[in-house]
Amino acid sequence: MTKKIFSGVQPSGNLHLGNYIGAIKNFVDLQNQKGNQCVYCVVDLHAITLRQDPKILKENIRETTAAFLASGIDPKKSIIFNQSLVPAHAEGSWILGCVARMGWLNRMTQFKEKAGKDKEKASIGLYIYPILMTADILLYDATHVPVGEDQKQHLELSRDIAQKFNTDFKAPNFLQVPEPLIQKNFSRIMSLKDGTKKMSKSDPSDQSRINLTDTKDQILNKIKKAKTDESPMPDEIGKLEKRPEVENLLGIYSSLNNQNLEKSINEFSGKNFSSFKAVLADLVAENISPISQEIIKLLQNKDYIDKILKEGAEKADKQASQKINEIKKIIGF
Ligand code: AQP
Repeated sequence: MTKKIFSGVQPSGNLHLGNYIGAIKNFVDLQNQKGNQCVYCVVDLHAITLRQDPKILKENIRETTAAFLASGIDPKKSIIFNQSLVPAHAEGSWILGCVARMGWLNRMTQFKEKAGKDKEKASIGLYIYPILMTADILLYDATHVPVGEDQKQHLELSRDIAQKFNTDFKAPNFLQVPEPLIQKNFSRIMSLKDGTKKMSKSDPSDQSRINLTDTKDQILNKIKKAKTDESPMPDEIGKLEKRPEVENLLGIYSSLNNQNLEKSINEFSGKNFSSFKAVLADLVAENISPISQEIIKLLQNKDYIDKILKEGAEKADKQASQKINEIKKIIGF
């Protein structure tokens, strides 16, 4: 079956191993499966839901694009573009915002986490972020959306909005109801300093994450210093309970090796943490260092990156503007 794939990454700096394992690695696998049509977006409209320095934002858009290319996303096979170049995203977001219900948005945990205690001061953009995400997906009739586990709730909202639109406007099956595609083995990568918090671009501590631009030495050093605990390496899955840091490190190992957690536990049971960390650090460096070197190389040619984005945006705009015109017709504009 042909899958229509859409997904995005925010150009908010510090792309990390969680973004790679939870999203980008999957983007590449999907692109390389026969018949799939993939659209991968640098979601700059999403990034401005939190304050961005304009000069740095521009560089981050290029860096995120370079990370896509360096990880293996091929502009000849997939559409790569940045969201703000295609006006239908903002238009679609407004229209779908009039279909979505406040009660649905109020349940979104990411807003609660990002807005923190002072939610009265959060931007309205941050609150309606999942509606823009819905427009992104529905404009391309995406059947499947590869995301990290943290985005599952937003995807469920997108499904509800698509279904409500189709029912309200008596347009059965007009908006495609998308399915999430979440990595099987381990899909939520946690901070290296606190296994209860997700690895995140905005964590003030650089030691909490492996950046896609880290050098081999930085990677080895960060894994060496990653938090663990006093108990020995577990010999069964039940022994990971209340040991989030150890579970996270074994999860990273499992994901990068495309194997389940049980297999990784069996490999290291009875061994000490330092030998496990040494193997893990080499594995992470083996996966990330070629990407980081390629990102550095690509960023030396900004014109090339801008050209990829512009050409991608032209292709994306063709699809998105056709869909938004159909939406406008249906709602009576
Ligand atoms: N820790 C993670 N583990 C697995 N997947 C993750 N993703 C993000 N963090 C993890 C996945 O990466 C994709 C792109 O994410 P995003 O850039 O849109 O923003 P985010 O989810 O808000 O990610 P961050 O890195 O945590 O950024 P900040 O710090 O700005 O909030 C998504 O598919 C996401 O699931």
